[in-house]
Amino acid sequence: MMAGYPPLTASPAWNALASHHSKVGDLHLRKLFADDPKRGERMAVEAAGIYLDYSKNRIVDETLTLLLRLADDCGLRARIDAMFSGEKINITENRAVLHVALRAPKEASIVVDGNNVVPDVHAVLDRMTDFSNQVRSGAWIGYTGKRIQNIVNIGIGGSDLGPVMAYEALKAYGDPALTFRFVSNIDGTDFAEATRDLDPAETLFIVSSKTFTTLETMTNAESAREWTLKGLGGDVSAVAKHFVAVSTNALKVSEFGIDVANIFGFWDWVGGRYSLCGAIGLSTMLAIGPRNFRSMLEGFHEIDEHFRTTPFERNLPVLMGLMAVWYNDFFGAETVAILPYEQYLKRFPAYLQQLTMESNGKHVTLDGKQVNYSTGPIYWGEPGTNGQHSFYQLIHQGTRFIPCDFIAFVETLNPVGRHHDILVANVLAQSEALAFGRTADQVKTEDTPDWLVPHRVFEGNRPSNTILLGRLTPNALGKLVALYEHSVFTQGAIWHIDSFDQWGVELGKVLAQRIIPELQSIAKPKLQHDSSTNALIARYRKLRNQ
Ligand code: G6Q
Repeated sequence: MMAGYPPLTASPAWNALASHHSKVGDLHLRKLFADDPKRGERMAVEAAGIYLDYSKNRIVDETLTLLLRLADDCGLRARIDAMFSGEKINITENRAVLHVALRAPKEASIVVDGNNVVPDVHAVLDRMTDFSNQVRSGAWIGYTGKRIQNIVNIGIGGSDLGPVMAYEALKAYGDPALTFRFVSNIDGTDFAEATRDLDPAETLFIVSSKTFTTLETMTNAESAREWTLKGLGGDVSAVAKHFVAVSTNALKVSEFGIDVANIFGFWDWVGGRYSLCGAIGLSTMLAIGPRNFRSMLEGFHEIDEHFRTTPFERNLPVLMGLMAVWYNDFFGAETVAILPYEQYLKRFPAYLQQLTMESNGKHVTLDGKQVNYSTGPIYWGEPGTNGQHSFYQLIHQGTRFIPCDFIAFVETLNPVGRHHDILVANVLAQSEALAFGRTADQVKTEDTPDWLVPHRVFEGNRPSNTILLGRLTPNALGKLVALYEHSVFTQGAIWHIDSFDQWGVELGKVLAQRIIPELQSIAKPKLQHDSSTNALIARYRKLRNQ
């Protein structure tokens, strides 16, 4: 599949971009803005309530023309259509990629293997709604008759990062009477700290695992079951009142002892990192309520439709994805900084790390050939203004080239004094300073001694996007996440890679299995690793048994 495309680096648009880069790559944003007083208004797009200012990027009009031609050369349109129509574009797992179906309206039809999946999606959403209403209203009671006050999501990777991010992002919409915790790490500390102050009689566990075989999640779920039974007197029938599961693997769930009536299902065409809109979002729905959850889905869907139908030159995720390719492959940028000026988005960079790096951290094309260009950059970031007092130094004056995405909201959810205007002033000041810097002449006018001048010079010409939204609502969060999902899709389509598999993650799931018994066995194991691993295992065993 998709083998019909020529190698990316042989495509005419790619080569045109390479020679274009040698001509315009060094142009300074100071000059680009001076030459075009309207640049800041012209190079901006607004759609679905998101304003994207991309004027502070190292591009000219021709750059965009060429990037759009690259998108055409790479068959982006056909790839988008293939995803939305349920084609099995995740070729290494032979699966459709249909997270967009999770937020499709009831009347939509998306067919996979001859079956319209939209009614199934809505059936699960309706069950989640019913369950959430029961728990939130107190109608769902625990084994001892107490109502549920604490909800603990157990999951890892895609079954954790979305729920945690959304819970934090939408805390303002949560029911303050309910306490939420998220346990992911195999490190027992994670479970111990999450449950330390909770009463088992008031605690509900959501075991979230697509496969229901993931070592971390299963181990944490077993500890949760023990903790519950110990706290409630040992009657196994308590499990049904305190455990629900989110999984595609009903058999494994019932083997674990969870009532099949308490399984919220999803499907193999939903990738873990794309699963927040389905049953993996159960903790989110419990936190913010079904109405808000559906509003989040509508936000996602609005951007899905924008991505699917809007011409590429006005298409937010396409533009963002193409500019990411421009920096990654023509400027050699290794990273992208995600800088939300919104405290509630503190887990957003971590969420995007998985979305972007698990999707596009690939070294072969769809037809299995080694790529001869860079694929997915490293995503990282922290909320502003905190980052300004630490790593921004390197972005401003270091030797690395780091494109930044600034994310800001016009309205705050917590209008405390003057805070919000100051916050927004900071985000605007940062992108301005990165773009335009401070020249030696400017520094000299401030009575700076000559020897100090070079230290206080800011080269500028450091690019950024500014993404401005109205207010952080569930709907807006949905739009923001979908924006990045489809930007990632765009990048993957250009690089001609499978953005939807994760063999590196799968490897991690099996590697430790061989070593666990070697650490635990009473008899001395016959170690057959490399000499370093053998020595470390031996040392651990020796010290542990002392
Ligand atoms: C996501 C990945 C990965 C996965 C976790 C958890 O796209 O596949 O992060 O979500 O490994 O897997 P389970 O949900 O199967 O436990």
